[in-house]
Amino acid sequence: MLTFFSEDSRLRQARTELHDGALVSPFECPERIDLILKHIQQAGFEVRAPHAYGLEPVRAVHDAGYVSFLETCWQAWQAAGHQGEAIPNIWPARSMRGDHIPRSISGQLGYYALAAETSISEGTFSAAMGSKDAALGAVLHTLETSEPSFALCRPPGHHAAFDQFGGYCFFNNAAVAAQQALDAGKRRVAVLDVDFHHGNGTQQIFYARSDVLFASLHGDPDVTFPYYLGYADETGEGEGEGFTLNYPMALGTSVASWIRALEQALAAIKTHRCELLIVSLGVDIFEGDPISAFTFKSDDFTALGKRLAQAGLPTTFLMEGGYAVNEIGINVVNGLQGFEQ
Ligand code: Q9C
Ligand code: ZN
Repeated sequence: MLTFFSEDSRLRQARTELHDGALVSPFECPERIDLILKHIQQAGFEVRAPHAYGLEPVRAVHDAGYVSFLETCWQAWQAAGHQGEAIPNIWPARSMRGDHIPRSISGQLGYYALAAETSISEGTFSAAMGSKDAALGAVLHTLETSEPSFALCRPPGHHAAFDQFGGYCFFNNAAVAAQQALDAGKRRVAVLDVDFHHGNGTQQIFYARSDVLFASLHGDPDVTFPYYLGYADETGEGEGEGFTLNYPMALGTSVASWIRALEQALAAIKTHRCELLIVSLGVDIFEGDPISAFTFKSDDFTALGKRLAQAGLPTTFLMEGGYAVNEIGINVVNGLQGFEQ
């Protein structure tokens, strides 16, 4: 499957993630790319560097002030004399004002963050740019040819909301790609999110809209990240009522019951006459994932890809999570090859 990848994705080399009360080396690390590319090459897939599409397609789904914040955050953080990487430690929580953006970079970090694990470091913005360029290259290829494509996006995107970063995500690559497809003339796009974690950012961006059907299969947010979104009773609002579908599942859920939820999501994608399928492909549903709790084995990704192909839609896969680095390449390529069979 034709793969789009930007070398700029390597420019995020953060040293710190706040995990279990300690600063650790980030789970979302550049080595993930090497292992995925290794298996992509072994499979004989062509890898293409995407064009630089600039910020216009990003501003189509994200707040302009948020985009500027991401672009200048590292510089401002350093100018303020801070030694470590930029990590928020205060938020406009419910007891305070939520409508004011402070002048200080520390205040802005809390305003534009939805979680504290994700630091901003020197090359973070450039990597996020490369990541969304890969997504745009892939979706444009699928729009032009109807052939499937894969964007090796890094950093991932599905937790990034209209004006917030977190969960290792900065730009919502799936939202950028879906909006691009609509702007190119598609009437309705499906975003199917199979990452272990709920795609809160994608859901929020399209929550009141009927031109994007968002369906997410994920660990029950009552007991896992992102905790505050992704429950079954979130179904969209206004015009978008019925165009958000959430399938939260217990930790340890079997592949068989996961597939039953997938069948429901695919049935809805069919009923709603979606013209393009964007798959937020997180392989952190793998049994060996260090921060997740589903039970996929490597072979199950092949079956997943096969089932997705049966939807019969032009399809673009976008890389999301997956932190079992040793198996990440096999799992991704199994999914893509399953689709091609
Ligand atoms: N420190 C994606 O899979 N916290 N993001 C988990 C481990 C954040 C996952 C706890 C998980 C974010 C794209
Ligand atoms: Zn995830």
